[in-house]
Amino acid sequence: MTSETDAFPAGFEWGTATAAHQIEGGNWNNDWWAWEHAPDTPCAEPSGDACDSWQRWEDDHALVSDLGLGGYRFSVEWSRIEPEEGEWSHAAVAHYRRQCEALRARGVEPTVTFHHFTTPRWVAAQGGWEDPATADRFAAFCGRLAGSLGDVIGRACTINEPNIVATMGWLLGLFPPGKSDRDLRLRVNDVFVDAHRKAVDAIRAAAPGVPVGLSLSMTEYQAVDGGEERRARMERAMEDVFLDATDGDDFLGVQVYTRQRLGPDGLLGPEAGVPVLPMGYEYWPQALEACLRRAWSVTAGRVPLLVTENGIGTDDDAQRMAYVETALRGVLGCLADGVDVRGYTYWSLLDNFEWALGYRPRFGLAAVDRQTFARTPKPSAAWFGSVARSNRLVPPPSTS
Ligand code: GCO
Repeated sequence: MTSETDAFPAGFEWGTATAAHQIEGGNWNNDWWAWEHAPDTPCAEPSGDACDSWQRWEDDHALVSDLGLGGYRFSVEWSRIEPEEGEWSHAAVAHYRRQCEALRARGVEPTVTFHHFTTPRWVAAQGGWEDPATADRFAAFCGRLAGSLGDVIGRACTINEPNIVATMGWLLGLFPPGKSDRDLRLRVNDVFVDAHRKAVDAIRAAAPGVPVGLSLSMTEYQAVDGGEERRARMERAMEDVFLDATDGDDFLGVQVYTRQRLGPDGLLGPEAGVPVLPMGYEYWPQALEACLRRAWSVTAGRVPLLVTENGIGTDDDAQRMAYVETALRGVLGCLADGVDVRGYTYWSLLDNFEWALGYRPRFGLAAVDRQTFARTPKPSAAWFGSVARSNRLVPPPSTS
């Protein structure tokens, strides 16, 4: 499934991404900060200062525009904007507005994610995503914020990877609130679906014309030796319930990193001979093509696709470039077969706080000094910028 050409269509969008809690620093008023400091936390380390991007966002923007990228996806921190129920920080909204205006002044389109894993403490204290009322709390937040930022947002992403939040928080217990309850996880899925639908309506009412969608974590699930039924079950619970919820959206953000193999008894570990990354999963860049094709098929081509995250946590920058090259080759294959992929966003701009794994996995196009917060672009940044500027899959520099 590869294509002959290395040229992307005119207007194909190139970008990179971050998330508030992973880069801003000092995000203490949300469930993740509490989780990181819980006595029995599974987190390798607290997020702390992160990349100090609450202060240094102009440095981040300079990196994005210096690379010649046309898009930057970042998230706002709900707990900064609404620190307590009904309390609204105009200063925090102004901060994010300045970011959007500065990006546009650089010719970079801002994609704003309204919820990227973190939930305000006051929401979590009232049941968080187990409580159906949170869908309304979130939609009200989205509508009010969209009313303030609608004229400077290029694209609105309601919720980042609701499937991961639900699974990691209510099934695997590695994310807050650290529960393990199959039925509860499915109910949380439903609250997220309701929240997304209501947020779409609220954003459209407040900011007519701003494209809106959600971003979904997808994995290439492969059935091995009779694993078909388990694969179907996994795809339904992890992905299809959300793919079905995107009907009427302006885009579907597809976020892919690897594959998972399933046998009749469930997940199988990495296959012998396939490299395993610091994240603990296989080096499998082919997954992007497979997931784009499946998303396109399940949604019957109703919603344009955007790759809103794809990348690799590795200390080997040549491996990063090889991964992205293979992933992009797969995107070209999808485009050649009529899959409507509008753009590709590399995760991430910066080495940042990788949730429960802390700062160990390094996804960034730029390294960040943990004391001085100096940003240092890696060779992969220059290469990715050359791909974006030429809109062609130019080969990575030879590592010989
Ligand atoms: C996710 C999140 C990002 C991660 C990235 C690497 O997809 O889990 O959107 O916050 O950092 O995917 O794991």
